Amino acid sequence: MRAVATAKASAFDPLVAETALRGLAAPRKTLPPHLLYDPEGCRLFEAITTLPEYYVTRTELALLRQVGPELRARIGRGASVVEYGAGSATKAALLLSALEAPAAYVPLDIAEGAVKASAREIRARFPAVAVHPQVCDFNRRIALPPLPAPLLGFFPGSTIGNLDTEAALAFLGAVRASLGQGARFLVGVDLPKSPAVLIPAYDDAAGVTAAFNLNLLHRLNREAAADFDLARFSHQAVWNVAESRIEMHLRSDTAQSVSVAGETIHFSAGESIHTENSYKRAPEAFQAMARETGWRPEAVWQDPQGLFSLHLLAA
Ligand code: AVJ
Repeated sequence: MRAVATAKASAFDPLVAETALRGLAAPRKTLPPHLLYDPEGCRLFEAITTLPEYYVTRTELALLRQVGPELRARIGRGASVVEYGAGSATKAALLLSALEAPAAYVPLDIAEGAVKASAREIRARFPAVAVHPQVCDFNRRIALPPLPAPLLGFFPGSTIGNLDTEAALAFLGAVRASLGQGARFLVGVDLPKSPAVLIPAYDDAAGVTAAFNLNLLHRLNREAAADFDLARFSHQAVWNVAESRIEMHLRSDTAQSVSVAGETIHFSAGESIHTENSYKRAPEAFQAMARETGWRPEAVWQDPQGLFSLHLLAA
């Protein structure tokens, strides 16, 4: 009994608390999007990917299937696939089955659980592929094991949309440096489109995205000793046309004070916490960023409706 109670109390995580306080003490309150992905957040994100309004995942999967033969021809035999972020093994499996006799698969993620799960699934489905899971923060330094060429980086899901221009450039440059000369990089990039499509994709009728965003406050209540009243915050999805990004916010419905790790945070009525950006980039805009970081755009594909794009870059 005691051991259980202690385990619960120790859900406090000083790193989460410190990160949260830094964002909430700023004049414009923000929380970093990676905090959305605790186990419950990951479960809710998986649910988002199957929502009728969230076109991103199914469009990218269809596109991957469609360009498989062309990718196979362009990449050649015996490639090593390095995936930045080990989200869903489904996409990696699709890519590996499109390629000719892939040699290796390297899932990179900060979440050890995600890396292991995806390694396990790929090992089971592709016994001939050498799987080398790596736990690392790929926004910092990326240390790769020695891998047989050709190298193919893979960054699906428009995860790059979480990064602003400066961070995206730094990331593209770091990947270029780690994969080296002769490598390719396959990147999923969501396209700008009407807010009539974008807003429901980030504020769905079933309320799953709202639950995903609000779960962050739940997490802070547990891990940052906070006392957010979830009934007094609302999920908001905003299309920022000037920045070409969807913003997720948690809006305080009333003036209120919240305690976080012993500090008091004040909210005025309508004030929000900015929790995530999802940049939408036109092919030319993304290719310009790629060129700036030493990549040569080799091909870009999009679905017939122009919802989503897949870029192939060459080092
Ligand atoms: C995982 C960053 C690609 O921006 O579409 C989905 C996250 N947030 N719905 C996205 C997300 C709300 C997603 N990314």
